[in-house]
Amino acid sequence: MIDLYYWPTPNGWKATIMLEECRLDYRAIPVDIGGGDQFKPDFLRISPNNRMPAMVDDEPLGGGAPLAIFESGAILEYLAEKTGKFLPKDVAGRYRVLQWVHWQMANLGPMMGNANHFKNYARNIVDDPKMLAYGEKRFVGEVDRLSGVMDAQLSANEYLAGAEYSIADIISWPWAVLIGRMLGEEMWENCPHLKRWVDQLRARPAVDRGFRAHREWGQRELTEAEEKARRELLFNQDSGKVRAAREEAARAAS
Ligand SMILES: N[C@@H](CCC(=O)N[C@@H](CS)C(=O)NCC(=O)O)C(=O)O
Repeated sequence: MIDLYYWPTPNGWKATIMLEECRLDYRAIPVDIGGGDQFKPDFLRISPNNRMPAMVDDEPLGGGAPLAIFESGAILEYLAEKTGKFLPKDVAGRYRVLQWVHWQMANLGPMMGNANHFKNYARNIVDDPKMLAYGEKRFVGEVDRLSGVMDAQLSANEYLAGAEYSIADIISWPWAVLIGRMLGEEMWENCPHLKRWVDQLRARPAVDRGFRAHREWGQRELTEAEEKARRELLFNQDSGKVRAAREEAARAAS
């Protein structure tokens, strides 16, 4: 059985979609990132970067002790290797896919996360309008650029890494489907190939199941005080917070 440490967000959906596509049995364990579960000692042992998703496979590929993995890119690569699905075995095909997996991990995900921060959260934290405007311009601009990169790639290929559906698509779709919300829905007119691919994947039953997995966990209305505490927790993390979590984990272990 696979335990998936999960919260319904784009990075979480990458893992649920992959598990659904591979038809693997899994148990989703909630990591309420607004409530601080990502700093709990048991979770940090699996995911030292205090981020979800993370997973533990108690019947790992190659046998042996349960295998814990954090970072969605590594999780998808492992599941592809374990099932023999969505990652070609030949060297050229494999790297055609992996370069887009790394592209997503280093570009689309972080830029959309930062753009979302400046567009929707930063105004509650800083009041310097110049800083807000620059942050938004920089990161929303990058998301716009990246939408062009995907559109160009998909104008010549059915899927991101070529003719076959792969983990490059699975890892990129959960962020790409939200691009319209960030840039304005009219952006799709400039990106018809990206739109075609987003809709094509949305129609896959496994994508639908993964995208909707435990949606209800993230839907509770927060009070103003809870919302403030959530912002404080998510947007105020430094090495002191990591050290405190490590000390708590050491105390819990002793
Ligand atoms: N590069 C990581 C990013 C994971 C990530 O940022 N997860 C967010 C939720 S979407 C999280 O756990 N945030 C907790 C926090 O900010 O403390 C991955 O792809 O797995």
